[in-house]
Amino acid sequence: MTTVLKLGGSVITEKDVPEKVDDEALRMAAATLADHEDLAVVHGGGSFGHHHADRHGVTTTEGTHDAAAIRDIHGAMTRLNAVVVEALVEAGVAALPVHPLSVARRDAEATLTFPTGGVHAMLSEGFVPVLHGDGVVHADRGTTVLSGDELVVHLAEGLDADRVGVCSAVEGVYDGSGAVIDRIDSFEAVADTLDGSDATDVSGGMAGKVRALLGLDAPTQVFDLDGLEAFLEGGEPGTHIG
Ligand code: IP8
Repeated sequence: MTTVLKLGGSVITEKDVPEKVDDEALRMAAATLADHEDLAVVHGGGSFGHHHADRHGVTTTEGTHDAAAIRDIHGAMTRLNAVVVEALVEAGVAALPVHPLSVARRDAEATLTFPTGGVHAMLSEGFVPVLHGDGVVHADRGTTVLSGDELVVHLAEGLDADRVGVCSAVEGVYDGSGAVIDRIDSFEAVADTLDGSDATDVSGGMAGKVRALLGLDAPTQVFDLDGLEAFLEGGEPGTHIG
């Protein structure tokens, strides 16, 4: 029973303050993950990757051939990844880092190739792979941003995951009146009410998240940190996508 879990950057970092981890939220998330098996974790960029990507004008579609800019973005993400892995290890989780820039690529049509064999092998051996949004080498564009959400979708398909969870800063996807939508099965139905996130987010905020997740076969939930335990116990907190 493989689960792919995204820990949103806005959950584990203070998104408006460059490179600031939300230690308490990360500690809580890590403690909640302990004792759950067959789990692949992907974390977002929060105030680490997005801040640097924005500074260099790099997005999921706008690339750069400036290697120093790519090292800035990737370096920030690997710093955050090391902090996340450390927090998980302290909670007793057999976490191992996986850095997508080294193995992923996009072709000229922006189709992502990410070999999931290594992640699958880690899961089979009882480890918890911890991946992250990153830069990705992109044909003819240098390097663009690979969002954690896109990675979640790709991993879920590659691993044939049974469940997907996206732990975000909000308790689910809100409708126009601020109520949590129970279920979303098409982007058009919610397009008008999804207006992106407040802080710097080069991957498209909640709208980008919903759009990416709608392509999945596996049952997918969007919830906040308070819903994480319920999700890991098999419940359906927040919003069901798909
Ligand atoms: O926070 C973006 O990942 P996301 C990662 O999941 C970078 O969109 C490098 C900005």
